[in-house]
This record gives sequence, structure tokens and C-alpha cells, in this order.
Amino acid sequence: MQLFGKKPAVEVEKRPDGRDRLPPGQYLTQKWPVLSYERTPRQMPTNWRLKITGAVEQPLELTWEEFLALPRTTLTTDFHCVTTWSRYDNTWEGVHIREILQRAKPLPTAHYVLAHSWTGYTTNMPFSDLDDDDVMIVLKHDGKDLEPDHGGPVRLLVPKLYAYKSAKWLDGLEFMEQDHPGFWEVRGYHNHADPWQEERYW
Ligand SMILES: Nc1nc2c(c(=O)[nH]1)N[C@H]1C(S)=C(S)[C@@H](COP(=O)(O)O)O[C@H]1N2
Ligand SMILES: [Mo]
Repeated sequence: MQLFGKKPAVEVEKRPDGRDRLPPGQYLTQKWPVLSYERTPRQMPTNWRLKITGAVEQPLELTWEEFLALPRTTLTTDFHCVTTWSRYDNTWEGVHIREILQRAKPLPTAHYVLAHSWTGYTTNMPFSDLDDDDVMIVLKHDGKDLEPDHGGPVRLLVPKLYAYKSAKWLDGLEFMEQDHPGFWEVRGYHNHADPWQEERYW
């Protein structure tokens, strides 16, 4: 029996920054589970606007047509839910967050953001977590329009944090000087939600 010099059967996949690709305590799924507190809305409100409010130089209220006219980006990311499932290699298409930021121009005092769903769901994060290369407002997943259960037609995507930061049925981003914990954050979910630190609950 050989005891030494054996490689593990499955090598742990690493990210470019050296951390494991799969965050601690997570398992991989091929399916895409649905996790919503509220019932899936049948359709978006007829008066839907993407409302960019609060500590910004230029508040915005984009109609659906105006939003759809913004430049699009495609990005492939992993997606991690606090209930321990992770799904690799999701390809997202949508509007990069910086398309919004460069138009609204957040003030230097905009240290936090609250994302709003038209269903009433909210989730908060530091501005620096929103203002990042992999943050988008998404319309498509793996080449198809986002299904209503997954936040279709429009959701936020913040893939480096647990998925409760990726608000489905998005209709607003509110920039704030002070932090205001969102829906799950006041109900026991961690305020920050970094999967590699296992920031699940408080
Ligand atoms: N509006 C809204 N957005 C939400 C949620 C929710 O309940 N309502 N749940 C969050 C949680 S806990 C997760 S894990 C992801 C799940 O996204 P999915 O259902 O597309 O997998 O959506 C997040 N965004
Ligand atoms: Mo979740």
C-alpha cells in the first residue's frame, strides 16, 4: 500500500487569487434553485422605472425603453447562495453597473447602497462592493431572458457576495451616507455576506 506521494483524486480548483473556487461550506449544483421570500410577480409594473436616488449628483428615472437602450455586457460568474448551494459558470447579459454610476455620479458621501425590488425586497451593501468589475443589472442568463422566478425581467448581480445581495425584480438603487440593513439583513443574514469568510448569519 502506497502511503506517500499520492495526489488527491480531485484537485481543489483554485481562483486566480489563490482561494478555493468553491467557498467553504458550499456544495455544487448544476440546477438553478429558486429562492424567493415573496411570490414571483406575474409582470413588471406598467410604470416601472429604474430609480437611482439619494446621494448622487444626477438622480435618474429610466423607463424600460431607456434602460434597454443602455450598452450591454456579458460576463460569466459563479453564484453562491447562503443556504449552501453554488452554481458555477453562469453567463449573464445585462447593463454593467458602471453604465449607471457614470450617469448618476454618486457623491463622495455615498458610502452605502440599498437595492430595491418592486416587490418591496431590499438589500444593502457598501458602495465599494457595488462599484466593481463584476456587478451588473442583468436581463439574460445562459443566453435566455431571465425567467420570472429568477428575477426576470431584471435583477441585480453581485456575484462576489452571497446571492441575497442580488436583488430580483430590481427597480431602484438608493445611495446613502449611512448603512440601512435590508430585508434579510434585519432577519439574521449577515450584513456583508462574503462567501469566502462564511459571513452567513449574525
Ligand atoms: N426580490 C428578491 N430578491 C432576492 C430574494 C428574494 O427573496 N426576493 N432572495 C435572494 C436570495 S436569498 C437568493 S439565494 C437569490 C436567489 O436567486 P435565484 O432564485 O434566482 O436562484 O436571490 C436573492 N434575491
Ligand atoms: Mo439565498
